[in-house]
Formats: sequence, structure tokens, C-alpha cells
Amino acid sequence: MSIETLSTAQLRAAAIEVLRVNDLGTMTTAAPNLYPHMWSWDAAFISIGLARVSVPRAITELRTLLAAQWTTGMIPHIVFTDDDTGYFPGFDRWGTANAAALPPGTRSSGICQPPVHAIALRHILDRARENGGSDQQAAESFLAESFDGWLAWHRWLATVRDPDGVGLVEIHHGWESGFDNSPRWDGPYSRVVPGEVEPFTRRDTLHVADASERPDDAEYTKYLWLVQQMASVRFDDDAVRDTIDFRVRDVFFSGIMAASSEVLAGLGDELGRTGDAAELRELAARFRAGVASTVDPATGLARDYDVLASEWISTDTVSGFAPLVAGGDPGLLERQRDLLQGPHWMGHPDLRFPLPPSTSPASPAFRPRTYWRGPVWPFLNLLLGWASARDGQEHLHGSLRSASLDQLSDLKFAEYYDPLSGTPLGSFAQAWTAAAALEWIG
Ligand code: 2M8
Repeated sequence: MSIETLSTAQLRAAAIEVLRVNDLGTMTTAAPNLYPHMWSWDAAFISIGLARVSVPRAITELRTLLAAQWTTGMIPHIVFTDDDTGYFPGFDRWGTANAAALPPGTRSSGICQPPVHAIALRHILDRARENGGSDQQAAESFLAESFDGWLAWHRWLATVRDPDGVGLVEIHHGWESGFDNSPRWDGPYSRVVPGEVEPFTRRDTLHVADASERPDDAEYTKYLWLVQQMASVRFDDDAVRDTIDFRVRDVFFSGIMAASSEVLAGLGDELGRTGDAAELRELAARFRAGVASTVDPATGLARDYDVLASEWISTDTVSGFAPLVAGGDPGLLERQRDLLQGPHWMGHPDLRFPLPPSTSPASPAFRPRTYWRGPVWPFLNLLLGWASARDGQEHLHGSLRSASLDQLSDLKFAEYYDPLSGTPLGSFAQAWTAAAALEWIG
């Protein structure tokens, strides 16, 4: 069914139902069975969708996440519910109970994810002001209440994760990127040699139709080895940097850092926090420049950097479009927009919908059904759409919007989609996919 035959009212109602099913009251699970906890960047996108339905509920989502912020400023990538949901690795396996920076009474993982949160807060505030009245009051007081938390988060990323001030965020686990098993990380992971890893039973493979779509056990052993390495130093930031076998400057994370710092600066202006706003604008400029510095002149795509191997990571993945998220030099962005809409990406002739796959179908690394190795991720298209609207690119925004609405009109709200057949894959009723639909509908 395309969006022409399905009414937007039906799509909206179905998306709202997905958010309702995942709603635990003060947090929304990323998906009903596969991801029964709160994930950091999922929560940000979810709150964008929630703001189209209920501003107070959207605020609650971000407030819950922020309540789990570590004393260092880090916002953890998973906030666990109190229930034993069977998700692996759960709170106990993470070993974060021994971390000095874990706030008392909270249960979280010990790594982070990209900082989309200020962008989400901006959306909530905009919706609240459109509504006026108590929504506006609630969003404005939440901004005042939470600003210091978001500022501490950005400062932590800028200092602890970019100690040399190169304008790129260093990550210590593929999970921090959110692009778990992307070809981006094949090189760094090939050099991770796990020591003794405690025995484990995976649960993720129970919730997908075909286990070959997920990372294999050898990959998972490496993921757990890195967690063990961090736990062995109680997740102390400096000690982790000295211990960990995975240190990569993540260009897409950095692009989000740039964009989000700019947005947070604007929110700081509204509160009269002039000095903080100026500091955030400097961060935005630093990370924009960092992202632009990675662009491979031959391909026009941005690259990650493997710190331990001292080498660039060149892949044909959607992360190469980090400059489009970061914003910046008009010439660079124009070249990137041409590439994005060209035959290796949105314009590839075999695509079911003209949307960017996570890996280009023209790349030998492309796997159309395997998680972060090829499928289309709807929430990423929303992010690219937001950035294109910010930059006045109505045409690109419109193309992403109409193709996304067509894709999502299957009402499955899948975690990811096969770019060639359009088949929904991974978890269904994935909350950030439903949120993306709500935001695209508007
Ligand atoms: C996936 O990651 C988690 C680990 O964090 C997993 O595989 O268990 C990724 O797609 C990540 O980007 C996402 O935030 C998370 C929840 O949707 O699932």
C-alpha cells in the first residue's frame, strides 16, 4: 500500500498505537520484545514523535533519560527498567553497579550514544509553543530545568571524548555509534582479540526471523569483551581510554555533536545563558570543522579514524554524509547532496524506495538484509530530513519525506528495511520508527 491509498490519519493512528504499546509510563521501550528498555538516542527520536501527540509525555521521556545521567555528565546508552526482561546484556552483566559515576538508584549501561537530545528538545519546545497554554509553560520550564544537564553532557563529550580538541568524538564500542555491526567497524574489530569472556546466551536472535541478519557470535564475543574491559576499570573515563581495545573517532557521532551543540546554543540564548551559548557555538564550529576534515577528496564521503591503528576508515556507508548533519561549508554540502541523490545512494536504480541504505548497494560490503550492513533505517532519514530543512533544502526534504511515508505505510514500523525489496526486517513496532512517521506526517 502506498501513502496515497492509506490515509495519513490511519498511519498516524497506527504510529500512536506503537508508542502506546511501548509506553511503560515514564519511559518508552525501544521495541516490545527485542529492546525492552530505554535507549538514549531512541528516546530522543521517540520524544520528537511524542511531541506531535502529547507534549507532557514527550517531556517525561527526556526527563527520565536525564535522571540517569552519570555524575561525569555522560548520558548512558541504555536505561534499564527494573523488570528482568531477559534482554542481554542486562544491568548485571554490564557491571556498572561498581562504577563510581553511576548515580545512586539508577540502572544503566556504561557507554553512550550520539547526542541527538538537544535537537529533540528543540522540537518539543516548538510543538509546545504552537499549542500554547500549559504545553508551552511545561516545555519552557523543562528547558530551564534541564539545560545544565544537556550542557554537562556536551561538555563531557567535548573534553573526555575529544581530549585533543580535534573536533571528533572518540568511541570505545561499536554500540556507542548506534551502527553496531556496520562495515565501518570491521577494521577496528578485526584487531580486537578477546581474552576470557564469561559464558553468555544471546536473546536478540530469538526475536528476529533469520539469525543471519544479526551479528554473529564471534562479533558478539568481541562486544562483550569490550564491556568486560570497561568494567575491569569500573568505567573510569581515563582508565577506559588506556585499557580499551577499540578507540575510533566516529564521524557521524561528531556530525550530530556539531548540529546538536548549535541547537543547544540557541536554547541557551533563550535562557539568557550568553556565556554558555558562546561556548556551545565554539563546540559546534569545532566539530563541524572536525567532520569536514575527514572528507576523502576522492569520494566526497566523510571518514572515521581508527586511533589505535592510526588509519582512516573509508567505507561506503551513510555515515559518510556526516557533513550534511553537521552543516557547514556550502560547497561541501552541495557536493554531498549530489552524491546522496546520485546513483550510489537514493538514486540507485534497484531501490524499492528512493531512501539511503546504511551501506551503498554499489559497495562490495552491501548486505541488504543484515542489520547495519545495508538496510534502510527510517529514523536516520528523519535526521537527514531535519538537517536538509535546516539548510533550506526543500527539495531534498520533500523527497525524503514522501519516500519515507510510502515506506512506512506498510504499518509494520520495522526496525530496518531491505532497500531492494522493501521488506520490513528486525523488530516490528520499533518505537523510533513510529516516531519518525509521526514527525513526517507533521
Ligand atoms: C541497536 O543496538 C543495541 C545495542 O545498543 C543492540 O543491538 O542490542 C542499534 O540499532 C542502536 O542504534 C539502537 O539504539 C538500539 C535500540 O534500538 O538497537
